[in-house]
Formats: sequence, C-alpha cells, structure tokens
Amino acid sequence: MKQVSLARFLIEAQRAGQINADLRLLIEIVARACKAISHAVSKGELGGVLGDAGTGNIQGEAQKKLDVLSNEILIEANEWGGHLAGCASEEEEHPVPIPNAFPKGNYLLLFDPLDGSSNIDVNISVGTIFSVLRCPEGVTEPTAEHYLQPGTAQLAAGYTVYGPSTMLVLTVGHGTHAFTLDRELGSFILTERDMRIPEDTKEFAINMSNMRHWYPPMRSYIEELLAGKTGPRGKDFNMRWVASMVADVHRILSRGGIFIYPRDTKDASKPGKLRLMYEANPMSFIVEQAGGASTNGLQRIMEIQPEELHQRVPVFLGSKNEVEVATRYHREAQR
Ligand code: AHM
Ligand code: MG
Repeated sequence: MKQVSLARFLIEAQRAGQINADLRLLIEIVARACKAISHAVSKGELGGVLGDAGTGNIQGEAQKKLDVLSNEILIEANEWGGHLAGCASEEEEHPVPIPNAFPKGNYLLLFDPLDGSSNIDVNISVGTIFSVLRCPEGVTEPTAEHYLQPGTAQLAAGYTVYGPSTMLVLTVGHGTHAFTLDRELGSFILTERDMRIPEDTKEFAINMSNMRHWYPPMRSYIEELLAGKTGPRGKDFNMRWVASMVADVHRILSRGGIFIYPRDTKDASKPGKLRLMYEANPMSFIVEQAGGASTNGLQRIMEIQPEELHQRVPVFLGSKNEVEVATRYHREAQR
C-alpha cells in the first residue's frame, strides 16, 4: 500500500479547500519542530537534557531543561516562515512577538511545548500540544487580548506524543488523523485516518490522590464507577493515569475512556490544573473531531470565552456517553 506522508496529506487537504498554503506551512513547521523535540527527548541522559533548568515559568512551576529547549525549538522554527503574527506558550508569560527581521502572517500559534513535565526525567511519555487561531483583521502586533478566542475559533490543533513511537495527531476541522514518525525517513506517515472514539467506555483516567479535595458531584460520580458491576452503573471500570495528558488522551483516542482533571478545593484560586488555551482547547477540538465530547463539567469547553492567556479550566473529555454522564452529575448538583 502506498504510504501517505504528512506533506502529501496536507497538500491534499489544501486541494480540498480545507486549509490554505500558509496554514499548511505552519503545520509542516510545527511537525518539523516536533521531530527535533522527539530527537532531544529520545536522547535522554545521553543528550544532557534531563533535570531542572533552574528557572520557573509563569505558572510558578519549576522548568525542566527539556521544557526550555522544546519552547526554544518551537519558537525558532516558527518565527521566520512569514506565516505567524505571533505565538504564545505555556513557558512564556506574554505572547512572543515575531522579530521585525521577518515578515508577519495571519496566524496565532499557541503551545505547551512539553506537556507532562513530571514524566520527563523518568522515561515516560510526554508530548507537545498546539492550537492555531486567526489573528484578528488589521492587527500586526498581537497582544494577549487578541489570543482570547474561544476553542470554536481554532483552525487547527494537534499534539505529538513522544512514546515508544512518536505520533502526531492532527485536526484541521475535518476529522482527526494520526501520523507515526518514521525515524529513518524523517517523515510523519499517516497511520490512522479518521480516528473514532468509542461512545461508551469502561475506563477512566483521574488522579485519585486528590479525591479528598473534590467537590461532592465529582466524588459521587467516581464512587459509582468504583462500585462496579453491583453498583448503579452495573459494570466494572478500569483505571489508568499516565500523568501526561497527551498520553492519556492518546489512549482514549485509540480505545475510548474518560479523562478528568476536575476543579478541587486544594487551591481555590485555581479552577482546575490544565490550561484552557493550549491544553484543553486543542485537546477538545481533537476529541470532538473524533466523535468524542469535552466539557468543563457544565458546558462545552470550546464555547468558553477565555479571559486570560494562562487561564485554567476543569476538563472532562473522551467517550461521548461517559462525558455526558459525568457532566450531568455536575449540572444536577449546580441546580
Ligand atoms: P504540565 O503542563 O506542567 O506538564 O502539567 C500538565 C500535566 C498533564 O499532562 C497531566 O494530565 C497532569 O498535569 C498531571 O497532573 P498530576 O501530577 O496532578 O497528576
Ligand atoms: Mg502542560
């Protein structure tokens, strides 16, 4: 069977009128940057890239050397192509402008350069997440407010998971497709067109150690899953938690499941752990395009009007019917 490279897939998407040449270039450049990150991640200790960078990011989190390196790789790869008006990163407090030496384009790129930081030094899967928005008409020097668009405005979203194999999962709003990196060829090859998430599941992903901090609807929902066959749900559930959102979401895209990072009482100033603009929104777009659902417990994540670049949000995503059940618990509790 003839292999379809990412380059060919994107050309065909352009011919089909799904993307234009600039967006194609943008995705190709992000994919190229992800190959460089994959290379650095896979070198591990031999590349001298493990351990703390000795700095902190805007979230108050200690940065790993690979967090910093991946951020640099993505910015350097994207700033010269003429396709971006600017980019924003989990590792940067403010949006990063395009240097004046380079032409500017119409797109805004948002990313979490290396998600799953706690897994970097222990050789467990990590990943890159990205989201593409259009820069508002007439804006040449975008500031944070220009990035504050709901997830429904995304033109493309994707993630790369650096696991046993490196895979890029992409949507431009016409289904969700997976590509596997052929390291010898140096190209991403289409390995699954139109991924579909099973609507029902018996598998959930949540950090159970936070249970004592959860709000009542969250607790009763999980208690009912734990009650298994003889409980109200009438079936046994299995649990998985990689603590890398990309890896957990990738498993759910592959075989179904529900991923939850709820709001809790640990820190009242933080409505959940995950970031809306470059974690929850792109993952929601990818999941919805694969037939899944994604809410913050009450409403569709992609319809939330963002108020801050680094805003956090509770996340319930995956198999459609299960996300509906979990969301119903929260809606009923709110009433
Ligand atoms: P990060 O962006 O600092 O890596 O944090 C996000 C990660 C997600 O990948 C993962 O789902 C979650 O944090 C794990 O959190 P916890 O360590 O609380 O289980
Ligand atoms: Mg992250």
